[in-house]
This record gives sequence, structure tokens and C-alpha cells, in this order.
Amino acid sequence: MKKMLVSLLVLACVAPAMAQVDLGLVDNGDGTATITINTGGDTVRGVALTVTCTEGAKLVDLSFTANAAFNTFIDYFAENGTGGVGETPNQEGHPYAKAGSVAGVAAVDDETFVVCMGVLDAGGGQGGYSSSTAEDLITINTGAGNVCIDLDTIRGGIVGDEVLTIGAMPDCVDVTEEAATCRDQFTGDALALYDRYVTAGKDPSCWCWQFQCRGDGDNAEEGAFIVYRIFNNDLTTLLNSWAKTPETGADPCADFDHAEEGAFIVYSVFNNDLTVLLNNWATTTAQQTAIGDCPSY
Ligand SMILES: [Ca+2]
Ligand SMILES: [Ca+2]
Repeated sequence: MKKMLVSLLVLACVAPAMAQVDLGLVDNGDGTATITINTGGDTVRGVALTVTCTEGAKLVDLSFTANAAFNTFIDYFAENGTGGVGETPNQEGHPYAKAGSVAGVAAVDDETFVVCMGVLDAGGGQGGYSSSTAEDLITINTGAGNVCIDLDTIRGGIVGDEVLTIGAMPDCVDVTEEAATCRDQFTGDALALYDRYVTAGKDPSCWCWQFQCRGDGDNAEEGAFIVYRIFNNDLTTLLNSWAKTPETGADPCADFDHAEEGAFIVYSVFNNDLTVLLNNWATTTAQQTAIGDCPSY
């Protein structure tokens, strides 16, 4: 009975504060993730969110697109002495801070870092940040991988003019980039051919596999004793598409030079692709890594 009474009291205390700050996390399909915020009408003065990246995601660079209301990046200010309260331009520096420490900015390639931003004004005339729908808080270039967010309790999480109720953290998201950005690597005839594969129902984003442009048509190694990166399985991929075009069933992953060839009859997968394969025949991943990543243009 006593336990129930306590529970009811807790409910009574919590119930009048209907507003709740909700965060969202979305994959933009271009190697970036966006955190959204809906303050439920409450006023927010600062956010500190831990971003945890796995499966290849990381702080690719220090670029960002941040909600304009958040004018001060607190750790950057603390470390550099500029970009602070009431100064212009707003949003000087960047909002990325070290995770697991009290102060300090994050570095490129960090896999765990904090987004720390404030809505601050020395004159006291600024009304803080408030929203009643989910609005973009910040877009981060994490590259592809898994991204999660949580409150950074060391820096206070999300703070406002009153005690805020914070909703459950959004699910982690798989940030993707290949499909959206691979096409951007190509221009001219290669781009036109890329789009023909798409129209034919194929996925030519394999053109951006690490070694596809040198004959790795399956993006895999093979072999028991000697493990090759470019070998029989890739040849099979090529032969299955031999003398074909996107419209007649060519697999874009076998189109190593990303080009057509032929004067009278034009093929997408043909001699030039075989030449690419033979030039790299029986090479290992280490050998290919030494040459560099595709695409080469
Ligand atoms: Ca292979
Ligand atoms: Ca070709």
C-alpha cells in the first residue's frame, strides 16, 4: 500500500509537466545522420549528446549543419577563447567535443564524441530554443556505419529554463552512403552508362567497391591456401555478362572500366573489361590495397 502511494505521488508530481523533449535520429542516405529535436514547447538552453559510432562510422570531418538557434559551441569556446556568448559570428568553430571528459574538442576519426551546443546570450534577451515539431538539430558526417545517440550526463544532457522531461532515446540507425554518393563519382559517358544500369534494374553502386575497377567483380577474396582478391570467381562474373549491355542483362559489377566498346556492335562488358581483369589476375588484397581505392576517377 505504501509503495502504491509513493507511485501515485510520483505520478502526481510528474503529470502536470506534459511537455517532453523528444530526439530523433535519421539516416540521410549520403553518409550523414541528422539528430532532430522537438522540445514540446519547453525552452532548451543547451544540448550535450554522446554520439557512438560503430561498424565503420566515425567523425569523418568537423563539418556540420546545426540549428541556427544554437549559437555557441561550448567546448570549442572553452579551448579557443573565441566564439563565446554573445559574439558574432555565431557558431564559430565546431560543436564536437570529447566524450568521457569534462572539456575539450573532439578530433577527426573519433568514434565516440559529444555534440555540445548552447543557446546563449550575454544580454539575457534571447529566448532560448523551443519547438513543437521535430526540427533538425544537427547533421553530422559520420560516413557509413551504425550510429547511436545518448545524453552526455557529464555535460548535463539537455538543459533548459525549467527541469525538462526527456523522452526515450531514438533507436540507433544504420547510416548509408553508397547508393547516394557512388553515382556522384561519375560524369559524362560513365554516368550515362551508370544510369542505364539503374534503368535496367541493376545496382551499379558496386562500381565504388574498393577494387571493382580493377577486376574484383564479387568484392570478395577466394582460395584456400593462397587467397586471391581477383581470380576465378571474378572471371565467372565477367563471362556471365560477356558481350552484353545493361539492356541485355549485363551485370554492372563485371563492367570494370565503366565504359562501352565496339564500333558496330557496342557491348558494355567485353574485351576491355577482360584486359582489366587479366592485368590484375591472381593479385591479393594486400597488393590491391597498395595500388589504391576505386574508382580511379
Ligand atoms: Ca574477387
Ligand atoms: Ca566495360
